[in-house]
Amino acid sequence: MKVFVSSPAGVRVYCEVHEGQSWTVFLARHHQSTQENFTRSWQDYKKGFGDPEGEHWLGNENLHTLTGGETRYRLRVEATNLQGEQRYGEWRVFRVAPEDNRYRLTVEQYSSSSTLGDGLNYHNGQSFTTVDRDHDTNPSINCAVHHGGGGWWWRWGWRWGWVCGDVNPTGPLHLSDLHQDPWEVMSWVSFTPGDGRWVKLSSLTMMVIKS
Ligand SMILES: [Ca+2]
Repeated sequence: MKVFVSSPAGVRVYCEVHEGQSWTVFLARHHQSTQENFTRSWQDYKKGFGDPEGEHWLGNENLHTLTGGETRYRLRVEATNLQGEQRYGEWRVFRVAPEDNRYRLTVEQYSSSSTLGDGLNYHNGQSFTTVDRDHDTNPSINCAVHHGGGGWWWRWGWRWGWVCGDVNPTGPLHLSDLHQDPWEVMSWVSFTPGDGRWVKLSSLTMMVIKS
């Protein structure tokens, strides 16, 4: 069930009701008549972009305001592969640091009952990177550019090949399984827990709720 609410700060957010609880969605990806452009600047990712009723990013400043205080937040991710199979994952700790700490990510305590693999552990503690603000761990490339243009908590390293992470939530949405390397489009490593392959996604929702 979809619900739209306005936060005390006047930000209109999309909430997903799951088992009677209202989760605040901060990333929504799905097929729509015109896909949202996720190749965006630091400022755009800071402020947020897109339509709360369609594909959107809530904004790093909003995410920090929401999760950066003393109240603990949990994360839920729902992902669908190109064959229409849906998986979900939950993490009991999710926090985004202030801008002067480059919106550093804390994502911990993956729930073992998840059906989606823990693609986020590798990104824990990483700073946010966009095409115009490079905070990844590779001095010679920009990981946002390397992975299709989207901003994320990119971190360079050996992950079944040299890449910048285990997930690509903000990559271009490709409904075809052809022609495109999966790490350059919206995808998730270990869609099935323990399986290290990149799996392209047809939809993805990331949302938070107070613990
Ligand atoms: Ca870099």
